[in-house]
Amino acid sequence: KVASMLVAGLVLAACGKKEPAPAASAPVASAPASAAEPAPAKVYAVGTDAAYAPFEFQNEKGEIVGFSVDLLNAVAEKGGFKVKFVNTPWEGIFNALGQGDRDVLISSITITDERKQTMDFSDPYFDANQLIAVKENSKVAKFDDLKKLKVGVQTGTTGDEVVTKLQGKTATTIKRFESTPLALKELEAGGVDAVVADNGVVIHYVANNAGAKFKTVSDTKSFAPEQYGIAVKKGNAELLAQINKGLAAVKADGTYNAIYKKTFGTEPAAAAASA
Ligand code: LYS
Repeated sequence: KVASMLVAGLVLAACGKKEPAPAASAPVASAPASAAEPAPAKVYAVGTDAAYAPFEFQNEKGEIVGFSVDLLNAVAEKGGFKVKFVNTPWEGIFNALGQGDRDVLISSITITDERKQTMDFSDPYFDANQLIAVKENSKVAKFDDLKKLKVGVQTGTTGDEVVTKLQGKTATTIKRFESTPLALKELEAGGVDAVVADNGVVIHYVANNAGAKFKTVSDTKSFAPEQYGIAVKKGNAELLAQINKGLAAVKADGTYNAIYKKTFGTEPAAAAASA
């Protein structure tokens, strides 16, 4: 960590950013960079919608933290590149990548055939599935029970997709929110009868909001397995290769498992780490 901070400092200095002037007695620090030195590594801008605990969220200090942040930092170290996380709203996140405002996206993004048309994905790094959240006293027992109910989803997510498929494109009973926590807040307030979203986030929310009196309903028959991937701009093969190299390394050396355990408190199921 100290080493990477040092390198970051060197990168800043080499870019000509105004760092505090070194003490006069530190001649080495003020030596001019020679042409023989390797060019400083580019710092890639990483877009993430930090409203998705425990994967990506802001801590009390406003820093972007979580499983995805720990993972990509480790991947970058092994892959030989540098990253800087930028909070990016979900609704604009794919455009930000397409327009080059972000170089990488890590935001619990499910790899789908449709998305593969407009961006390239790393190897999968996390297994997920949709999960239903309802109030404790709800009679909902399976996905089909939501056919005529008011359901909250996060706009443009795979949760939105499955509910739209169930209820139809013109259904007025689908309430779309810009984040999953907002949809869950609406469930608590009674504005929707259920929320359909990624299992990890729903489970985390339910566990940390006992006062909301939610329960989860799983329906493995109705929901296809999903996998999260790290996205780069279509055709950015060089960066994608670095990411996949780093990902393979953190899976192989136990770093992935350690980050998983730090986040979820348990070892990953065999499939999650080897996916
Ligand atoms: N994994 C889901 C998807 O890709 C939800 C992602 C939401 C991230 N905030 O659509």
